[in-house]
Amino acid sequence: AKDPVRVLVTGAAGQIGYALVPMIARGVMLGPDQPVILHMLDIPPAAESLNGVKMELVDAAFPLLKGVVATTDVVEACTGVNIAVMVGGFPRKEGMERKDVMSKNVSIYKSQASALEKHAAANCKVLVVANPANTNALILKEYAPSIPEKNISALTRLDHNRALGQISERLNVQVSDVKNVIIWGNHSSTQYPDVNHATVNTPAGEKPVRELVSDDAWLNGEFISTVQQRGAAIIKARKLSSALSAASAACDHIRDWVLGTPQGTFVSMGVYSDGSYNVPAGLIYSFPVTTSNGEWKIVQGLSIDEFSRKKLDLTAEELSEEKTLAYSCLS
Ligand code: NAX
Repeated sequence: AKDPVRVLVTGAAGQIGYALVPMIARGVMLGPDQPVILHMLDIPPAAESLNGVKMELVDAAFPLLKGVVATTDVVEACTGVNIAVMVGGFPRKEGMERKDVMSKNVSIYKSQASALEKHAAANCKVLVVANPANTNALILKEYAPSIPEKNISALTRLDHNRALGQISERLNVQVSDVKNVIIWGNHSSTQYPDVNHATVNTPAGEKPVRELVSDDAWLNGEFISTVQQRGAAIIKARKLSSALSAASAACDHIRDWVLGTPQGTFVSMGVYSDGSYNVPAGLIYSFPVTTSNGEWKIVQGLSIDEFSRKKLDLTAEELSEEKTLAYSCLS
């Protein structure tokens, strides 16, 4: 039998946490033969609720779940973890300035970065979900200098999956037959969902999405805005933000990172930019990546037309501004 993998979920008493921890305990994230030990962190006001989640995990009698650590102590939470999914953060409340929210999250990510750096297992992989996800990941990278930048990522897989879903609905095909959409940039409304390299598996072979959806106006307009605004649409409908889809995307992100992407398939991950596609180096930016042996690689050589170029640059500008704002909060 395999040794258990320790998976940290911060903000585990929250909405996404509640959807995510049972998925992890069922093997959705790391596979049906991989035992796990869950580490759950939240803040003291949520301690009782966190304990309730722990009770339910016990009650679910998950065969793969070999232990649960539920704590409000950051050091205890981070100790020995192999994977860290950072869902906890400070939400923007009505009337709050962007800078105030940023400064709260900067201080959270700064201290959790130090705890991870000192106490996590060697080669721990980190996924930041909490918003502003890309910039929180950048702060974490900054304050955990001994964690290699290749081990720090931000979640844009939900946006990626939303794009797959929209194409599948439009063409009335199985979502599993659609692949290679790309989310470029920030997990925000400036993200660019790009179908220029996406394909659909049909009985007649693999066909470009651009060929099957002949309506360019839809692909260049409504498709993009629907994906960009999907989070807001969920809030409007549910009066709560996306949770099950976010949890599922976090599992997809880690599963592909650890177990590898299928041949010929790429996925979107927020990763540290090396200047590929003329995206400024030093931002956490969502790129198309393939993964193998636990490492991601940015897909190179995709053609970028003028329409796309503008959109890649626009979302990079927003990330540069967020970076400046975040650094101005560090004192
Ligand atoms: P909730 O407010 O339900 O849960 C957040 C939890 O984090 C709470 O239990 C809170 O007590 C805890 N928390 C706050 N500060 C903490 C700290 N310093 N350490 C540990 N825990 C802390 O929010 P939820 O709906 O679960 O969303 C969580 C985060 O995910 C939010 O920042 C949200 O904006 C972000 N999202 C990111 C997405 C993405 O694709 N990257 C999509 C979904 C989601 O909107």
